[in-house]
Amino acid sequence: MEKLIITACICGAEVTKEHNPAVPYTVEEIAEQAYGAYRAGASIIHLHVRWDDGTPTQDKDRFDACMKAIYEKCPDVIIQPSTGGAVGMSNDERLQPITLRPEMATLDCGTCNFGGDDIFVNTENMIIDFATKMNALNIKPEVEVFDKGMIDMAKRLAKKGYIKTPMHFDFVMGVNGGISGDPRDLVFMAGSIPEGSTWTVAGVGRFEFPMAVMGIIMGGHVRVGFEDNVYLSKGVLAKSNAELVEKVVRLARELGREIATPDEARKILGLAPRG
Ligand code: KMH
Ligand code: ZN
Repeated sequence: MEKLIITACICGAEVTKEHNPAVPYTVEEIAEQAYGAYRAGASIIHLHVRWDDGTPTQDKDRFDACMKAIYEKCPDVIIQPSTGGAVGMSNDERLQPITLRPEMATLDCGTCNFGGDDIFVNTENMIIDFATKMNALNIKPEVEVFDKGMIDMAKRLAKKGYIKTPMHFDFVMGVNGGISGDPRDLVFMAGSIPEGSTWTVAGVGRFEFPMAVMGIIMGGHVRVGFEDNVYLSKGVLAKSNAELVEKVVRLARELGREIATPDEARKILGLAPRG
């Protein structure tokens, strides 16, 4: 089986220090959490950034500062900025980090309820616009899907040439409004993507580690981190993102799956070597 790519989603836009005091806000905190996750075995950092008071932002300069601080500590890691940002942000706001020409960025492929009155909006035209702009900058999208219909949307847009193939998917499972995180759901999602695609699974909340184990044994890849879950186990807060990554590494080793380095992840995902 291919080596396992671990993505660490260290910060997110919704989770706060009230949920877990280790959630990073400042540039230094973000770089420290990324470094810990990288040392533990993460090859990709899925990146959201915050102002010092914790407010989520897609500000280009803030992303630039965080990315530079991360590269300083882990020069070979893959940084994957979010273009989802936070619920309610405008398209232009969300797209700012792609102007920094990261190797990858997320491409959210459908609109989704996000709990309460929140709606995470991604219309078809928005997806086409985001994908076109990412293509122009040679950025590999991580096709983020919260439900099966979003896979179908991505397939349609790939057929029309808007999303390059082979696609790399991220199944986000367990959002309050998206598909749940039952094993049956993951089998359904993984069985619905085109041949030759790669995928990672991000189980939200209590689904994080069950989905990680499924991803490991099914030959997919795994995302963990504070964006998705702040607990190491039931009722026990994780001290850091690194602790969550370490747990995945332990599970993978027990199950006989080796961990990919960033350069091995680049090969698996078809990214150019970082030079
Ligand atoms: N924060 C969510 C509204 C992404 O990173 O592309 C969207 C999100 C998806 O986290
Ligand atoms: Zn995200």
